[in-house]
Amino acid sequence: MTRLRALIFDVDGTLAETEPYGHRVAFNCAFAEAEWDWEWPVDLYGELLEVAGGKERIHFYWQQYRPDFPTPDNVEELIAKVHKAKTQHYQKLLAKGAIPLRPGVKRLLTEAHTQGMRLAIATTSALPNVHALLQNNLGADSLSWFEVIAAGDIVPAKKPAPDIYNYVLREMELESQDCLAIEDSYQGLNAALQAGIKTVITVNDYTKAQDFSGALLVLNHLGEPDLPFSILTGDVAEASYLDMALIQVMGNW
Ligand code: XBP
Ligand code: MG
Repeated sequence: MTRLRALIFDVDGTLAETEPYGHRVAFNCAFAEAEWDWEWPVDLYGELLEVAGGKERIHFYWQQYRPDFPTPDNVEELIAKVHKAKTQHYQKLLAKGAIPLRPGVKRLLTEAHTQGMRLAIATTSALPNVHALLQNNLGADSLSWFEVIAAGDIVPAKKPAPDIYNYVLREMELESQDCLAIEDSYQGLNAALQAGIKTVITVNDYTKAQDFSGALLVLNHLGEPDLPFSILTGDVAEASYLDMALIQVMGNW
């Protein structure tokens, strides 16, 4: 018999609106610091999100949008250096409190943790970014809520490949049917579904037009008692926010 044993959260776009106000801004700071004449506006960044991973995104932009930009022999080393600077800028933004959690995230995490539900993270973003987001928004102790934080280059193939989810399942010794993933993008949904994990989507401005076929539920956010969610796909009867009881019903656990 299957039973819900773990919630696995994506980070960027799911826990917080990190992409437009965090990662994008940090990339631009790092480009300016490196004296590159690159600037990623909000709309273009939405297109670049097609490529998961910061280093991979820089590489893609360089090849596709700026083939004119001088390419040195040590290009990968240079990208890694600029990406490292970007990570530092991103952490400074988090420390300033520039990126709050999305509605319902703290409530659901707290409820799940209090119930003893096993928790994990599966993200494309670099590990220090995940630590900083959690610690700045949920307190220093919050890292210990998560049994596994699978992040960044820990697997070679990033989302939409299922590798990061398979890694979490292996580390936690769990079967896919006993877990729920919470994601915001079709790349994330595909990664989770390919690993056999049921998925709830909370969309954002960058992802709201994407195809979420196969998701258990598609919402505008997780909702709060005083801030009901809107349902894009799925049937939740009278519910107005996602809590552990609704997750059990939706997943047929
Ligand atoms: C989000 C991403 C990341 C961030 C940048 O993935 O694609 O690449 O944009 O992070 P997810 P890094 O939603 O799966 O977390 O620069 O640290 O790679
Ligand atoms: Mg995401």
